[in-house]
Amino acid sequence: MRINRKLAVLAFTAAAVGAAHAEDLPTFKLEMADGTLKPARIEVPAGKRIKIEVSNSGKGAAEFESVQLRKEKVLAPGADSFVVIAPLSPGEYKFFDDFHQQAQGVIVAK
Ligand SMILES: [Cu+2]
Repeated sequence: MRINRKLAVLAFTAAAVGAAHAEDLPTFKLEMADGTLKPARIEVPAGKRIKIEVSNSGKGAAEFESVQLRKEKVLAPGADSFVVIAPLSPGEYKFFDDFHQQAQGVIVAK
């Protein structure tokens, strides 16, 4: 998304952190850092809601984005957040760091 919108989302995300309730879902971790994704491939169960806990350990902002999954999450440096993804059909779903578009990953639902 566009940069001015990202800044608005950053502010909103900071405000929403305290209100977010953790849900008991199959959970996977993704660490983003200045254009790296760890791991770049995340295997998840198909047909179940899942949670991806995203952290940004880089010096600059990061944005978890997936066009296929229609998810975007902007993370300030040092921020942690999460995205909940609706049950997926088996297959591969690309994601990337919208601030470092060479950083390409894939969620594999099996
Ligand atoms: Cu974006």
